[in-house]
Amino acid sequence: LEREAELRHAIGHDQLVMHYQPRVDISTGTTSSMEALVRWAHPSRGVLEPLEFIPLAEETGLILDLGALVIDKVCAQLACWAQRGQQLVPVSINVSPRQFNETDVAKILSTSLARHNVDPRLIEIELTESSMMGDSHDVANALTAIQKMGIKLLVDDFGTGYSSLSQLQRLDFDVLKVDRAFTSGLERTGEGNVFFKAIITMAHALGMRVVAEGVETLEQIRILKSLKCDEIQGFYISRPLPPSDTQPILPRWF
Ligand code: G
Ligand code: G
Ligand code: MN
Ligand code: NA
Repeated sequence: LEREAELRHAIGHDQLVMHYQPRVDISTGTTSSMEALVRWAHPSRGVLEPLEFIPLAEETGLILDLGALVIDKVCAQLACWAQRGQQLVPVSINVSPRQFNETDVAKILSTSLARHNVDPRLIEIELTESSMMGDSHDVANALTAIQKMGIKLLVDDFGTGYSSLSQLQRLDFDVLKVDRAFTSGLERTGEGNVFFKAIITMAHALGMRVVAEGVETLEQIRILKSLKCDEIQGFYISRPLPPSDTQPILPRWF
C-alpha cells in the first residue's frame, strides 16, 4: 500500500519522465519514429525503469492515470520540439490492455492532441498481443477510431504472446514489432533466420511493415537486411534517450 501511495504521488507530482528510443529505416538509415518509454525520477532511489513500477501500476489500476499522463507528456514534448524548430518524427506510445478495456483511449488521445495542437499523424500506438485477446468489440472499435484519426497501430513484442493471426488481419495493424528474442536468435542458427523470414513474409502479405526489436550487432542488421526486414530498433543504434538528446539522432545513422 505504501508503494502504491508513492506511485500515485509520483503521477500527481510530475516525477515521471519520458525517454525516447529511435527506430530506424533499414534501407535509408534514417529515424522513422521514436518509442516513448516512461521512467520514474524517484526523489531518493534515482531513475527507475518501467519494470520496477509498471507491474504495480497494472495491478492497482494506477496504469489508467499513468497512461493518460504519458499520452499528454508525449504530445507536450512534440509541441515543444516543434516550437524549437526540431525536425519531427512520429512517436510511438505503449498502451496497456487495461487502458484499452477501462478507458476511452481515442478520446484521451484527441483531448491531448488538441490541447497541444499536435498532428495525429505524429502519434503511433503500440499494443501487445494480450491487448487483442478475446473478442471485445469495445477494444476493436476503439482501435478503429484511433486509426481513423490518422494514428498508426503497432503490434508490440510479437511472437511472445498468444497471437491470433485472424485478429492481426481483422484489426488491420500497420506495423509488426518482432520481439527481441527472435532477433537474438538470428546469429546463432540458420533455423532462427528461417523463422524470422517466415514472420516477415506473413507480415508483408498482410500489408504490415516489420520492425526487429533488440538489435545489438552489425551482423544482425546484415541478416535482417537480407531477410527484407523494414526497420530496426535496439542498443546497437541507440539506447532510449532523454528528450534533450534526440536532436542529433534525426540525420542518417548509416
Ligand atoms: O524502457 P524499458 O525497455 O525498460 O521498458 C520495459 C517495459 O515497460 C516494456 O515492455 C515497455 O513496453 C513498458 N513501458 C515502457 N513505457 C511504458 C509506458 O509509457 N506505458 C506502458 N503501458 N508501458 C510502458
Ligand atoms: O516491450 P517493449 O518493446 O515496449 O520494451 C522496450 C524495452 O526494450 C525497453 O525497456 C528498452 O530499454 C529495451 N530495449 C530496447 N532495445 C534493446 C536492446 O537492443 N537490447 C535489449 N536487451 N533491450 C532493449
Ligand atoms: Mn514497445
Ligand atoms: Na516490444
